[in-house]
Amino acid sequence: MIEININPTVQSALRENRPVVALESTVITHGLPYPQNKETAIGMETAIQESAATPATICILGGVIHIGLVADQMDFIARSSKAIKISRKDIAAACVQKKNGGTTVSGTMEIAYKAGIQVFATGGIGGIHRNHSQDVSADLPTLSQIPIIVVCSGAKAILDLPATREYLETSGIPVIGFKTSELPAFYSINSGIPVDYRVETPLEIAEIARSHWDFGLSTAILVTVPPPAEFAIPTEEIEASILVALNEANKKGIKGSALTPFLLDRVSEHSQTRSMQTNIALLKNNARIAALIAKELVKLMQFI
Ligand code: PSU
Ligand code: MN
Repeated sequence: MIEININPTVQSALRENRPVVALESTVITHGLPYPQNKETAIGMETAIQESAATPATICILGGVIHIGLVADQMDFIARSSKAIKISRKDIAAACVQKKNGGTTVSGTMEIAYKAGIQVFATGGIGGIHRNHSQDVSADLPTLSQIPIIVVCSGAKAILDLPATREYLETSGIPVIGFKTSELPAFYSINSGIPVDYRVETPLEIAEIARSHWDFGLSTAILVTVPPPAEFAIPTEEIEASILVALNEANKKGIKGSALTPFLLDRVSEHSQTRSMQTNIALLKNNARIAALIAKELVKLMQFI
């Protein structure tokens, strides 16, 4: 049996119908280096608390699923160089084999939904890789099957964005732009690819989600938020770093679950950590907006 440990603050928030925002942890274990990973994870939690919601960072520690971490647990997972990357396919095996690991968007969505959490914030979802169109992130099919709101800055720009966008459309996943008509390209505000609908308020997002699910549709709602303007990098500038990283991955034959962490790391290094600063800023901003949406959603759900 899989053991789930829900932190008491998260448990009481869920029981009392107060807003909760789930956070993933692959960004901690594989997305950012120590100590920026820990500072960012705490920064995201703080942004959620400052918006009067409860953060629930999700990971697996010693084979036990944790929903909501205390300071020691956060420190442990942030420092753990052996932590594995846990996509939804890995949850059961990681628990049986008592692993420590960070959950990806797909892993986190599965766990959050089972715990009754309806809103989840991340940086960028996985998607279809450039030059490897067979490498489709498990994030995409999971978005088509798990009905929660996922707040992100689009898919990571290292990916094939037009192909990823098509997948979302085929799967019936509404792509909502928060104060934007264009899909953000993670580091950049613009991608040239339109979202389905532009909305201006967290309430409208909550209303769309509730209507979607009330109607019996059971996909996620993908909310895309541009990176904060002062940290955004124009597409032409970041593309140079991305091409260098893709070339290197190709030469070294890096594939599978190692590909995304490798590319993010190389882009950060090539851009003199500028891309990492953007990544950190958008993560905190997405956490804050997810909290505002979660607040509206619990209010709407009270009137069912
Ligand atoms: N967003 C970030 N940094 C990350 C990730 C997302 O800002 O490291 C992680 C997410 O956990 C996402 C995963 O689910 O990368 C995608 O990996 P893959 O392409 O192997 O599915
Ligand atoms: Mn992959």
